[in-house]
Amino acid sequence: MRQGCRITILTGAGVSAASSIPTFRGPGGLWRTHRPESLATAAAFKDDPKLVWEWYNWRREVIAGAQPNPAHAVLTLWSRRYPGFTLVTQNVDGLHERSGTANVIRFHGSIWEVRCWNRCASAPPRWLDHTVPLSPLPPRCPYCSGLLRPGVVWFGESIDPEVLQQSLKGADCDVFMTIGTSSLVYPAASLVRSAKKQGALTVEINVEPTPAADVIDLFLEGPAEQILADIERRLAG
Ligand code: BV8
Ligand code: ZN
Repeated sequence: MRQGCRITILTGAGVSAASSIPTFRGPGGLWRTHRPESLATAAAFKDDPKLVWEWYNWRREVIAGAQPNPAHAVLTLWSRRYPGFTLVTQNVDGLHERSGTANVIRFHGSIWEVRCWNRCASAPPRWLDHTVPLSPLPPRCPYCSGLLRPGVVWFGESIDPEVLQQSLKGADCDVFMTIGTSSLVYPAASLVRSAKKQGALTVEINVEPTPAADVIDLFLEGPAEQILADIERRLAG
């Protein structure tokens, strides 16, 4: 991690766990009570837009009451210290941005953005809406009075090509850290593999090993908020 080192980070829900935002697959995770396919897909939305919006509205309320935690803070410090620092997040909560990290690559979009479900011509492709709680549900497009949808990437939907391209470029780095993700969702989980192939030192920070283990050079077991603070103490020491 010497000065000038090209660092790329991929984060998942584990980085927001210390901000009391539920993860998806861990104990108490969001997917414990619902099946992903029953909420985070276009088909689920088409079938019951109100139910899907009730879930996102509830998550927006939880996130609005949450604060970034030391894991976000250390990554913000590093984003300012290392030129060419790249942060790709699978999280849609906006906590990296709120903690001051610039140019966050939002691989799965943002829960704070909405889009017109009809993609009507007069509406912008997406826009920010921080209203909490949203009411009535489902929210309506102000341009065509059709349905609004959350500005996130659902299962079976493609990643924004520009975002994918920027993220793959970020995989060409000296150190790639995958932090707080179960490495189950693709194509996000392919980034660490691409980094390894290009000669990066790969580091995983997680409370348990993940399916990325076979391409990980250094596994740091423990909570990201503690381990990142510990690394920063050693770097600044
Ligand atoms: C795509 C929506 C091309 C936003 C999410 C069959 C049919 C169709 C598709 C597929 C298929 N098989 C595979 C696929 C591809 C599919 C996929 O990967 N499925 C998996 C589940 C098998 N992917 C897609 O569909 C993607 N698109 O492929 O497009 C395409 C197009 C058409 C047809 C086919 C392909 C789109 C993927 C995006 C899906 N959207 N969410 C939202 O509502 O949030 S994914 C969802 O999981 C979240 O967004 C989250 O970002 C993502 C990953 O979860 P994690 O962040 O890793 O969280 P998780 O809870 O799982 O893990 C937390 C980790 O933290 C754990 O490891 C835990 O140990 C650790 N932890 C906990 N506390 C701490 C900690 N670590 C450190 N410190 C702590 N304190
Ligand atoms: Zn519209």
